[in-house]
Amino acid sequence: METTLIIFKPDAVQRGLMGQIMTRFENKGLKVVGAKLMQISQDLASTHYKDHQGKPFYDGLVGFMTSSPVMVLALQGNNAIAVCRKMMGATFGSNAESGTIRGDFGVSNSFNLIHGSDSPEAAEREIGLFFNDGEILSYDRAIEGWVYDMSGGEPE
Ligand code: IDP
Ligand code: MG
Repeated sequence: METTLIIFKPDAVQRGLMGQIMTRFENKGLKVVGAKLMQISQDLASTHYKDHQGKPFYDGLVGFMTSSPVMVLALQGNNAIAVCRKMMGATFGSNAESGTIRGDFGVSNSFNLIHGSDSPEAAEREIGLFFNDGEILSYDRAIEGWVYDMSGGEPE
């Protein structure tokens, strides 16, 4: 089971799309193990996006991410990192496939609604950045045995 860090960016919160986007992840069967509304600080935004420092869009990106509250989620599931990236779609709303979150809800390249970790290393680092100890919860879901085939002892 993987856990990935998802951010509903300021445009998603301001446009009232949190519920609709969350519903897609819940419908998929992903388990919410962390969730909070927060204001990202300048420091946190620059640490989170450190790999993009120096790029032409970097200052705008940090300005955008710190401009208004975001909702951060930790989602758990089989292959969750790749599954969420696929559900998000390509980076730019203008060319993201229909059926994806970015493809269905936006047309902007900068305001693209959602962030998702892109590797297990990134997921671990980002969950550590956005969640404190005790904010990632471990619990059983009654539906688990219908989301996954558990007949072999492991979720399939
Ligand atoms: P990703 O979010 O799909 O992983 P990255 O290339 O990691 O895309 O870029 C991080 C974020 O930076 C994007 O989600 C988007 O908000 C912003 N961004 C990336 N490239 C551009 C650009 O060319 N113009 C404006 N914003 C960009
Ligand atoms: Mg990225």
